[in-house]
Amino acid sequence: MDRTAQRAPRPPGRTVAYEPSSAASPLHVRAAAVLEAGWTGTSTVPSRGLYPHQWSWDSAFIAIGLRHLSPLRAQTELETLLAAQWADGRIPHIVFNPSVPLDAYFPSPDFWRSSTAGRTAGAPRTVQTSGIVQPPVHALAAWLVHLSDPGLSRARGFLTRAYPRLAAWHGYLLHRRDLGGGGLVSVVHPWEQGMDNSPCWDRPLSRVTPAPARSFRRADLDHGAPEDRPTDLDYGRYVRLAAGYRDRGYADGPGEFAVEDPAFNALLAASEYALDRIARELGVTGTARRARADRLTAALVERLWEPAAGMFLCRDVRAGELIPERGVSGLIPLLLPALPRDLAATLVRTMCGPHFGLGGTTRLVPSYDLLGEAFDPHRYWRGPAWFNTNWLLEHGLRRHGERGRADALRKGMLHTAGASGFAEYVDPYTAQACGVTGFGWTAALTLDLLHDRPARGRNGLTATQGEDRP
Ligand code: 9WN
Repeated sequence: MDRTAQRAPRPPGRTVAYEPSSAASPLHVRAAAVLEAGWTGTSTVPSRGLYPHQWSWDSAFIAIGLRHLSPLRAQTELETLLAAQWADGRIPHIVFNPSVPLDAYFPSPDFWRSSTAGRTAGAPRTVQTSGIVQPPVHALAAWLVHLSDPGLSRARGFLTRAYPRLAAWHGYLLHRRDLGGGGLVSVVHPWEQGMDNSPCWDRPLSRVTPAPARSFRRADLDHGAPEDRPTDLDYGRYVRLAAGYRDRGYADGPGEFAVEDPAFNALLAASEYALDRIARELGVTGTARRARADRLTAALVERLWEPAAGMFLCRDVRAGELIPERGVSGLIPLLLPALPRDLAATLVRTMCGPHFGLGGTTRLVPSYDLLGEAFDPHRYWRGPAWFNTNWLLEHGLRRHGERGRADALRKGMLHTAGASGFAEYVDPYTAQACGVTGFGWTAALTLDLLHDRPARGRNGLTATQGEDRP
């Protein structure tokens, strides 16, 4: 098992001086060492053993933490990802490192065959990628990276180069992926939403005939405990769905699986606000991005809010119905500034009630309903707590005036990150480490929490969206 982060040479890039209390703290030093160990020279792996390539939303979260160590490296992280963008605007969920052996991760480049199967959709020729996407955290990350050193960012033309790519990425999602026709983006594979094995997918996935287990070899079980990872049956379905999409040339349209997810769409709205700030920084006018973010928020409320559950649910687009499972994804829209006040208050109550237990039975917000039939405190996205979702919820709490709860969650995250060795995820009750340790975004978001103090200066995420709203 990949239980330790390896040391690697100190990466290039400008180092920023910070207040001694955080930069000199052992937690800070250890988190920085995890990111150094994962740095390849152009990007950061989530984990050397289990995830040895560049992942899309991991890189966005990692850049948010890296900016505190080296704004140059954080810019480079995002630039490497954006360089692998397809001509149709999609940002692939994995950018493969050609020096990593093919059998180190499955599905490998020879499964996705991006440069041939993805040719019509405009896959790049010089780099191998997957053909699916992950949540659009990138514009948000780009804006936060810019704010960490605006002088360097302007001197390098960071936003000038990133903006058209980010705009094309959002354009792809909004125009090619509104498969339900209601103004929200659909994911076409559970890996796209990032919470791969959530019970929210069980119902739509049950319609997919699994690929036989003998037709592929899982590399994840070389590193992770089988009882923590998805089952072979689930993997068979992931493989079937991905192969079907590939065999259609990665063309978007009616397929077997299409789900509107609250977190994916909330992150798109949050990134639209960030893109609005980027456009204004560059003097680009008339983009109507803020109005689009408000419309996305309204569509989320109209299509995914379930009053009886006190939260947002996923919509199974093929079946035309909400999926009656409470996943942490349904709390993430708390991030949004235009969320009606009563909904925000309800989300906070749900987060702190018996289904998620924050401030009561759980240390961090679990990935799935504590009272749900499928709840498992250790299995992938079926109950354990992840740091990226908790980081987003910490900001959501702060945005909606829940400072005490946000401070307590921040404290819990910092303690758990250090005590677990920057685990990939933890048991929500005991905070026992699960998956791999030395995990990229856990370390990066720890750094961000250490630097972005509760008083929240202008550089905080909460200040990036809507701070100057009417
Ligand atoms: C498939 C890299 C990624 C994360 C996902 C997480 C997991 C991959 C896997 O690891 O997914 O993309 O092999 O299970 O679920 O959120 O981006 O850290």
